[in-house]
Amino acid sequence: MENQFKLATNLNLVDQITVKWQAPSNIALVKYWGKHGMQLPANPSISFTLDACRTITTVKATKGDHGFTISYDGVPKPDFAPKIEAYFKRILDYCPWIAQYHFDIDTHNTFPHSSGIASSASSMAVLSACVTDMESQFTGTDMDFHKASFLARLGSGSACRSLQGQAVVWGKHDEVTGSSDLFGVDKSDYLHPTFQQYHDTILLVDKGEKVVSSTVGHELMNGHAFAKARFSQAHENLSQLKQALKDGDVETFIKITESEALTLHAMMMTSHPYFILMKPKTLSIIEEIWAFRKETGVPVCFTLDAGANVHMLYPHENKEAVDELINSKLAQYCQNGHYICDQIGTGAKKC
Ligand code: 2P0
Repeated sequence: MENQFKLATNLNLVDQITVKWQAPSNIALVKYWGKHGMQLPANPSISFTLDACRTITTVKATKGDHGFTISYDGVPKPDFAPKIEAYFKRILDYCPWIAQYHFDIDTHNTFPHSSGIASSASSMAVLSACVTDMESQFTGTDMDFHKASFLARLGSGSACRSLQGQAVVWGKHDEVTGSSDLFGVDKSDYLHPTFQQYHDTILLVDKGEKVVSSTVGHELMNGHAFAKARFSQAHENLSQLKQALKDGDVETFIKITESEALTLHAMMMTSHPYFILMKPKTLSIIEEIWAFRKETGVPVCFTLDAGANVHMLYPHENKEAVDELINSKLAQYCQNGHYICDQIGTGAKKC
């Protein structure tokens, strides 16, 4: 119930408070694609939390009329304002004290701007960590990561999977204890040692603006011809993936993860209006990965976000072999040869 996140405690408000947090991006294995109501997912999803791709944010709250400024590395960014304004409106019921503060927000991403890596997950997660941290100081209680995840979801759905844990499930699933449509839950305990040090190398195929935003993509699942089958498939895939993660079963992991990526894009290609976010180089990379896997037996696989970039997922012990593949064959498909070496991380941290 949403009400569990409404404040019942007295607050000890201060005139001014500054907090600084960092939160990572995440990569979904079973994808969230389709939503209803106030940012509620049409199906459960599971992600690996990333490490290197992070947003670092400082928030200074000063008692007074509600309002905010937003800057990136100290430079004002008015184009970020509408999303933050909408976020503050959505969280007001759960954090009414924000109405009494002016917020100065300064933010920084460790990954290049317009690299095609969505910053909404890490930026909404980190902002929510800051707000929740302030609230915990006002109430004199411990930081509530479920509330931070709940608030992050109101900013951007996938952001709720970037708070806590190496693997996070968001969305109610019968076989996932504690799972909820309202917030992400830490399922690091699903991870067999094989998966605890997984790598994600992100090949930057296209750094341009997406032709269709994720918000529009989600909406197009309403009335989609394959929606019902897709949503039930996600439940089944999560069941299977959960077992594979526990068993260290890399073969099943590959089968489900790649199928989920292609299904996500198949949903885009079969919606009305239809659209394609993959690029020819995305497909070339996928073919190279398949050929390499067949030839060498190295268990590297791919997944895709809502864009053209390719995330290569593989165990730590195969890093050298995959580096060699990237240098000899795959870097040439990347814009300016750029790719990002990331790996599984643990979530938001106070700086
Ligand atoms: C995911 N994606 O599970 C899926 C797979 C992209 C592909 O969630 O409208 O930015 O802010 O809730 O979370 C991207 O959509 O959308 C996304 P909103 P969000 O990661």
